[in-house]
Amino acid sequence: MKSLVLSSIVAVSILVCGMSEAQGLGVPYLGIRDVQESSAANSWESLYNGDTINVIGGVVTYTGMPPGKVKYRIVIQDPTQTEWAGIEVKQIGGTLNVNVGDKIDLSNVLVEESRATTYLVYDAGSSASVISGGNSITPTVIAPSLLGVGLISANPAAAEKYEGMIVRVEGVTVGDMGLGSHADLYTLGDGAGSCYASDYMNQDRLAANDYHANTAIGASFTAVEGILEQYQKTSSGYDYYQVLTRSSADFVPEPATMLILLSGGAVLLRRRKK
Ligand SMILES: [Ca+2]
Ligand SMILES: [Ca+2]
Repeated sequence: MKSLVLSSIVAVSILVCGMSEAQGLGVPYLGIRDVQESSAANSWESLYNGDTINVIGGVVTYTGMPPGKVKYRIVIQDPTQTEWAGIEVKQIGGTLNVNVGDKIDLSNVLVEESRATTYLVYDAGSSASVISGGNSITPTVIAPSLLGVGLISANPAAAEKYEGMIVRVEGVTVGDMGLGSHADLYTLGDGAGSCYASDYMNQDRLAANDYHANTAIGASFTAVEGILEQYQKTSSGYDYYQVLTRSSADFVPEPATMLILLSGGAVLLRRRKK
């Protein structure tokens, strides 16, 4: 009889646990990768789309209002993962006060898929805790050809695992400007292939300009870094990936460019002396 009562209690406990999971009463603790990782079979959408979850261990890689824009942006990345590691946090009725480099845990955030981008929605019912500050993220080096160019060029099979992550393209030159839905895209090519980049989130861009002062046709860089974003508006004929520079520091100048700048400075000095 005793063992029967005990097994009944166990059975009831299992049932209750099972029910709370099924009804979403227990909010799971997940890493960013758990939220982002997907496949073509799931249309590259989060398996937690529509769920309210907790997300632990994201390092803030961007926070703030881009110059001249109206949408506050926050992006976080898990430093322990090399793929599916980044995600944007969308504030709706909640205020998330964090700094770049903060490692944070988020509670009660909604997973949302909107136009091929995965978001964590931070609202009045969400909360955050800062675990530590001063953390950095090592950019993931990718070939521009992995992203490609073209108004309908998105290839999620190649690029979706880097959505929201800091990526780096190396040995690149600006080939063209004034492209894309907002005419603010430019191409970065390394000779083997090209990708799109944009400075619209760059904190060091003048609000009146579409581009950072470094961006000009023919300008070459040792590397350009930024957050990878997919821009999809298929009704208007757009679906592409773009690298979003965050500040002047995301442009790594070529040694040759530095020399030209230095010699130019010397020429100026000589002229002033005359
Ligand atoms: Ca995407
Ligand atoms: Ca995604």
